[in-house]
Amino acid sequence: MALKETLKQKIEEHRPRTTRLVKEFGKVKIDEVTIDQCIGGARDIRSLVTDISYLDPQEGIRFRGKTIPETFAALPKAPGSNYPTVESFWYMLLTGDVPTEAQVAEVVAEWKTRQEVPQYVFDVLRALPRDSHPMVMLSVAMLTLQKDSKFAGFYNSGKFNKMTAWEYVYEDASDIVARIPIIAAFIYNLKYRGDKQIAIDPSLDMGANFAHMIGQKEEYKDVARMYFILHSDHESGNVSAHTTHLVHSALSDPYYAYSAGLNGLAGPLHGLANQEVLDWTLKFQEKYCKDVEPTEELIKAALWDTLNAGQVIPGYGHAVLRKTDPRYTSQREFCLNTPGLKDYPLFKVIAKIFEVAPGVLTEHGKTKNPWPNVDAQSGVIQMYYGLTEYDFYTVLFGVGRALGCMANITWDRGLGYALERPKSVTTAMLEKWAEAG
Ligand code: CMX
Repeated sequence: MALKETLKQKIEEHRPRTTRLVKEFGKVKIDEVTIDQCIGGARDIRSLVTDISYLDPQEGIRFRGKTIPETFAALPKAPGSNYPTVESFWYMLLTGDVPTEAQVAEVVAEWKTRQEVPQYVFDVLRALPRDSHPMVMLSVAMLTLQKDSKFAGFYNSGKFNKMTAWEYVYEDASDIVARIPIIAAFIYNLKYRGDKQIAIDPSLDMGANFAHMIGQKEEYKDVARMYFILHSDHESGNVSAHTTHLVHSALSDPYYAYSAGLNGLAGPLHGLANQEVLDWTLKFQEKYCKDVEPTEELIKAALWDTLNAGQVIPGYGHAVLRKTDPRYTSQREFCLNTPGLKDYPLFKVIAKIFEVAPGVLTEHGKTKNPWPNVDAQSGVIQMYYGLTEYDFYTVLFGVGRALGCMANITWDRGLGYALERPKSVTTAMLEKWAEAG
């Protein structure tokens, strides 16, 4: 059965569960809200539902119930590779099932039919100031594509129907995940390679084709596959996923929604942290270890300099996680298993920071989680393969994050999730409740 048909069946089977929960158990309490949560970014409040992924504070992410190693082990592998294709992962995110080789081949073929990016997108990107941040370019590209949104077309057709609306989200979502790597490669070549563009290779899967389109070598194909899968989803409350969900809840189409999500991903406390990690580490390397190995003392001193200047250590801490991020571990293992990369001086610095930073952050005493997150490890791999323009790294994150955000809003529509509209209160109200205890 084709992916969309399988998804249709899954959504129809799932709907009665959601309906029953609301009708029969709608008033059952699952959480309560405190003043510090209200002021402190709604941390830990249970108020979103998703079955695409779940983040346990100790264990880290599970995609459709599978840990990262389980995910990589379960999915069919790309030809000649130890890593799965991004397309097979998309199938699993959407349906919860591990696809067969034949089902993966169908998705790969389907994406080929969707990946042609209209010329007007490239024209708009070329018209932007060349020193625009690449995340601005990616976000603008999403908005430029909006005029052909199939969901918006359906909404405006006069035949809008809540039961079938998800099918149009699926169409836009599939177009977005198929096209976003092509757009990202175009932005990369436009900004850093003098607009020397490389044509799509129709024989390649998504990750491999991205590597090809940015002029990368063979080994980078697995880096791209791994990177996009690892960055895809981190349950629903993070800024990019939540923003996409929120904007789509107003029935804004997937292009509006994901452009907004990307704008959130571009923040230094979220996706931009991987750029910041590289910036911090390269400056440290330049200042202290040009000709010497990084020592514990040097790293400690540099970390304290940053903390004493009132800045955060990029790549460390997390709003939910309380242990080392398994996405960090997975990329670290990739480094340790890749000859050349494990002896790469920058990797040695990153590895040494991992030994030192948790202790320093614990002594500093502020962060609830002194352990590294995904962003602490991702940039060094890109640098090793010659992708040195680190302001581009959040774009890579954005390509991967599209998978999770698009799978989520397809299901949001499938299950008819409501317009999101939490209630706000005033400071005076909080003070009154505080006094009343
Ligand atoms: N360095 C220094 N201080 C840190 C810190 C870090 N890495 N992480 C948290 N803190 C501080 C916070 O700034 C906060 O200080 P104040 O009380 O003065 O405001 C305090 O510790 C408590 O914060 P927390 O509850 O532990 O963390 P939050 O949920 O508020 O924030 C995060 C989470 C990720 C924004 C924060 O850890 C941080 O700024 N980390 C560095 C940036 C980063 O790596 N972001 C990427 C996250 C992953 C992603 O989304 O891509």
